Amino acid sequence: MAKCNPTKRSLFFLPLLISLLSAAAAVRRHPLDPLSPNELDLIRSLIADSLPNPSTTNVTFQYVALADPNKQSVLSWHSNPKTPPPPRRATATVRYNSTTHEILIDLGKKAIISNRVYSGPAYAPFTIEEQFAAAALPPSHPPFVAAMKKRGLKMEEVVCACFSVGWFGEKRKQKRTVKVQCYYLDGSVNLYMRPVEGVTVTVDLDQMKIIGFRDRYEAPIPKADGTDYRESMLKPPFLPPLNGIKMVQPGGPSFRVNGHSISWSNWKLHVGFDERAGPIISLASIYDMEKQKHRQVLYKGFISELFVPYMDLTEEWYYRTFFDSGEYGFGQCAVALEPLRDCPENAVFMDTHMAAGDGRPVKMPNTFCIFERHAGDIMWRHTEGTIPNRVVRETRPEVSLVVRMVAAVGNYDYIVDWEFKQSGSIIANVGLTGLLEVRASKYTHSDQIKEEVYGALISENTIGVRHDHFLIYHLDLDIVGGPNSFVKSNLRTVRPPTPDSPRKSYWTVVSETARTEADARIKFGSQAAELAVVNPNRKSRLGNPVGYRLIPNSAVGPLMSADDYPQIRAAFTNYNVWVTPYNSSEKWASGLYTDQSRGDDTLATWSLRNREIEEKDIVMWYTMGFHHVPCQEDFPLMPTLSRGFELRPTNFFESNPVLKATPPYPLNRSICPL
Ligand SMILES: *[C@@H]1O[C@H](CO)[C@@H](O)[C@H](O)[C@H]1NC(C)=O
Ligand SMILES: *[C@@H]1O[C@H](CO)[C@@H](O)[C@H](O)[C@H]1NC(C)=O
Ligand SMILES: *[C@@H]1O[C@H](CO)[C@@H](O)[C@H](O)[C@H]1NC(C)=O
Ligand SMILES: *[C@@H]1O[C@H](CO)[C@@H](O)[C@H](O)[C@H]1NC(C)=O
Ligand SMILES: [Cu+2]
Repeated sequence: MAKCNPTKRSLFFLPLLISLLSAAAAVRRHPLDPLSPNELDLIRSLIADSLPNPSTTNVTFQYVALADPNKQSVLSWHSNPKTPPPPRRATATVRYNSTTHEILIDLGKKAIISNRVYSGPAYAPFTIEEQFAAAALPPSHPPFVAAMKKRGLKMEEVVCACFSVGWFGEKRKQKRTVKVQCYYLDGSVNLYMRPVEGVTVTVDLDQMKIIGFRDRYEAPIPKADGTDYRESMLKPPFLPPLNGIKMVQPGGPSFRVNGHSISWSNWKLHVGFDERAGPIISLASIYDMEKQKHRQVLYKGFISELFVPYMDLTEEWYYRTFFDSGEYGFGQCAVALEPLRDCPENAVFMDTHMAAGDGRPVKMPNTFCIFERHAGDIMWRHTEGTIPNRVVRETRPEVSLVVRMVAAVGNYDYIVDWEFKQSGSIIANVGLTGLLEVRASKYTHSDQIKEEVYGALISENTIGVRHDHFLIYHLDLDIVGGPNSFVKSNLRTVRPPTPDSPRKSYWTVVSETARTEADARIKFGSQAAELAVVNPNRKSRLGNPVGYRLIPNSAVGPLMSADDYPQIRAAFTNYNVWVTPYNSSEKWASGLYTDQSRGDDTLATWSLRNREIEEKDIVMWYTMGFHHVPCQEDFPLMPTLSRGFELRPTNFFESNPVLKATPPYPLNRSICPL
């Protein structure tokens, strides 16, 4: 939530582009494939050529993406590849003349379809380049230099990062600005653990100049000692290494990757990429051995927004209420995955491309890794020992397919996994690691603290500030095609119907199908319920509607008051589950424009229409939250904290779909006896 770390990115150069294009010709183009480098080039040149004075107009590309092709056309193409694919279109949100333009481009016809000016109060995501440019300004600002001198800091060791400013009830449209906060390296690379507290610089991004400066107070800069996390810089003693662990697949992986399409065991899916969302899983279908065909499960799944509000009311902190997708571009913050460390030995990697601030294509190597996970888990088992001398033991190991991306949004690293199991389950998991955002403080011991410090002492002079992470997933399930309904099954405690039962209670299930959006807004924690998306027109042989259940593994909701400005902007966190009718323009739960948004274009406002959702093409939204109360183990870098949810088949198959799963080729046990 400060500035992406665009590590190891290089401009894509032409010879490579040409060889890749000819290689790509062999692969059938999927309508949901992300924009290619030559498409990005085309977009940039079409837009540049359309300007009245191309040479003197500075255009910045805030967000460039594949425009969603019409869903029906994609489905027709998918079910019959002889059907022509829908036209490929792109959407580019650009700024020139201090105005936001939303440009729609037909890539096939090489033409601009429309150029719409957005004049509302909010703004599109920052580019990486403008964040770097803004963060580089303070050292040339004399009051800032004086403030650093006053603190006895070496200017060349000061580094800065950009923070979005949020919205706090201002009625007039505000300038496009960021707050710049600075840190001190001097002997550490862990800048986030060494804030120069009390100094805030405000930068106008359009003019790219400093328009505000404040030096409110001084706090000791936390010591560099103990903040480093580089292997080469750590001093012994070390935890002794484990013995080598190898993932062996002598026959290679069991999945096939064709462009962005993946097939593995009974699954087929497509992995797209978007600057804002990161990975997009599409057209996930599973083979039903009984019916001998692939059946649709998920048309599209992605993280729509990631909201991280801090709970510190001081002047330097109150506005830190970040929207990592809508403000920073969660996909734009993807980092290259490191073989053997970020992903196991048997992983394959997938590169992506995105538009730089000037519109040119940038290659992002190793954005995704795809691998089979065999972590020693059990798919199913039973030991039958009831009959003496006739023990039956059957057990199957679990192997699953994982698609992974990591986004480093400033200080935080988010590990995004989509996992597919042969049993039909889809598991979405997020791991939080990286660095906390901390406030420098005079305190060195908890006993000294007698005031509200909005966090906990996690090292000397270092307050880990309390905050949340809320991730909202857009889950466009199409169970066996559509239309679908959302069924809420409440588990109720009831008294025995007859007084002669020795029992005083039992629980039962009361199911109701949500008719409108209001029926499907759910806060977890208050009531036990099973939630499922079903196809009411497709029944199992026993008459149960085929469906998929949502199995959340946490019940975290917002703690800010509903009238607090960040909460109004993030009102999509008010419920853990929402269901809306499919609408191609309702993708971003925080609104199309999020920076300085006012909460008038969020999932919560769309849902106020209370549309009908029964037997419709519906989208389920799931909000997963973390309330983060920092502790000393989070210093100087936090071990991964994971949370996720499962989408699990429910009467989708006629019986256990992995009864006849064949375990992986039986390699011999090569362990040496101890
Ligand atoms: C365009 O950007 C350049 C370099 O940042 C700057 O010198 C110039 O003034 C800008 N032009 C306009 C019209 O904003
Ligand atoms: C920028 O705005 C000015 C004044 O509003 C206008 O004259 C000029 O044509 C605009 N330039 C572009 C590229 O739209
Ligand atoms: C789709 O959603 C947008 C934004 O909420 C709305 O303006 C539009 O009317 C919706 N379209 C349909 C067909 O409901
Ligand atoms: C496993 O061991 C058996 C018996 O020792 C041997 O016949 C077989 O070839 C071995 N399989 C592999 C894959 O090494
Ligand atoms: Cu956190």
